[in-house]
Amino acid sequence: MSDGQIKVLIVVDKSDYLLVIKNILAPLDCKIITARSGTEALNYMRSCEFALVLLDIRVQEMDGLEIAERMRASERTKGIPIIFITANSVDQDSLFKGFEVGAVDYLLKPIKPNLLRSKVRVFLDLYLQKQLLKIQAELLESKVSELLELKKVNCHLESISSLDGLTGIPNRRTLDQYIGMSWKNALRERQPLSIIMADIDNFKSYNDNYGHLQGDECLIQVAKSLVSCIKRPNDLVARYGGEEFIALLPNTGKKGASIVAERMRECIEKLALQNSQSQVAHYVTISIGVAEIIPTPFDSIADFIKSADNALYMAKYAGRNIVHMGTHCQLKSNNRLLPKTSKSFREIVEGVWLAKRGQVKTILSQLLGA
Ligand code: GH3
Ligand code: MG
Ligand code: MG
Repeated sequence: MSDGQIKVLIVVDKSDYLLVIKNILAPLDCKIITARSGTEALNYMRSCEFALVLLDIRVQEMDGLEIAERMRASERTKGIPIIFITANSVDQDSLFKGFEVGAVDYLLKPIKPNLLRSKVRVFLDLYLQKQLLKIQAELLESKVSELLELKKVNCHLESISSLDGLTGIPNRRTLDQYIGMSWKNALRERQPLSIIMADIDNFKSYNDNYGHLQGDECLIQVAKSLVSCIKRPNDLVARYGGEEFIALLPNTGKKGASIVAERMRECIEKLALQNSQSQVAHYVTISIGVAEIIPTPFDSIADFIKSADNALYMAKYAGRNIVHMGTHCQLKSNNRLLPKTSKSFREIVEGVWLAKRGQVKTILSQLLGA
């Protein structure tokens, strides 16, 4: 019995009265269903949805109060509003009992047509609003799951793409691949490799103050400026994550890296993006940590990045908006394995690495000669 029309159920056992009520409600935009007994009424309620039930308190076989109790006991029908129709002589106890079992209103006989119509109209409006809210909630739910799905797809696309979705510069995945490649080259050619790690100062308060969207815009501007600071074709600037960026400079030592790092710091200063909440300046600034290495087989990329991170930490610690030149990686490889005084020892160590490339004989003779 689902034809899309709002339905009102009238449960009255006297056919002449039923007809009167039906006629009174005829001008309303709803479908009137009638039942002459409790069993018939409950059967109707099981098979379709009603906006309202008008229930005569005196119905044969099962009185109105019992019908209401049974309605409240069922999940499907317990939310349907009930208006009891009752004789003027109804006692107070029955009235209270009616409200206890879920009546929302009473109508006293003889029924006044205008009163009945306006009461029913109110419940029809409420029902419509409830339906509307239900549809809106469903729409919202499906929008949320659509967005979640989209976010998942975006994450996946970003993970397989080489560019950062927000700033359009190379992403961390690309950076990892590029560091791996540059590291191997530097190792083979015994060339220096430098890393510049930059982090926007007090960016959390920037977001809190100007909103996340403006925060995103700021990241785009910073990324663009950092990219404009590198000049060599082999240099790479990538978004490392959040508000952190890394520039990788192959064949570049500490001196060159410090020049580029300082240029980057100044460049962001010159952007003059207002940041009234910064502890450092009235505009957006970055702190920078720099690390340099001439890698050996005993060094690791992770340690190299860590030393840039340590240097960045020092820059933050020293007050932000500065460049801190780290030395950790370089010192580590020199001190631990390659004492400056022991040139032949250094050669042997490097030779051990060459052994991996099949030059065992050379190594053995070097070792025997050492
Ligand atoms: P510090 O000077 O010590 O670096 O402080 P900070 O506030 O910059 O550092 P913190 O790590 O506390 O906060 C980083 C902020 O960067 C928090 C986070 O909301 C924001 N952030 C990270 N990724 C994004 C992004 O993609 N868009 C925006 N708008 N904000 C981001
Ligand atoms: Mg950070
Ligand atoms: Mg920061």
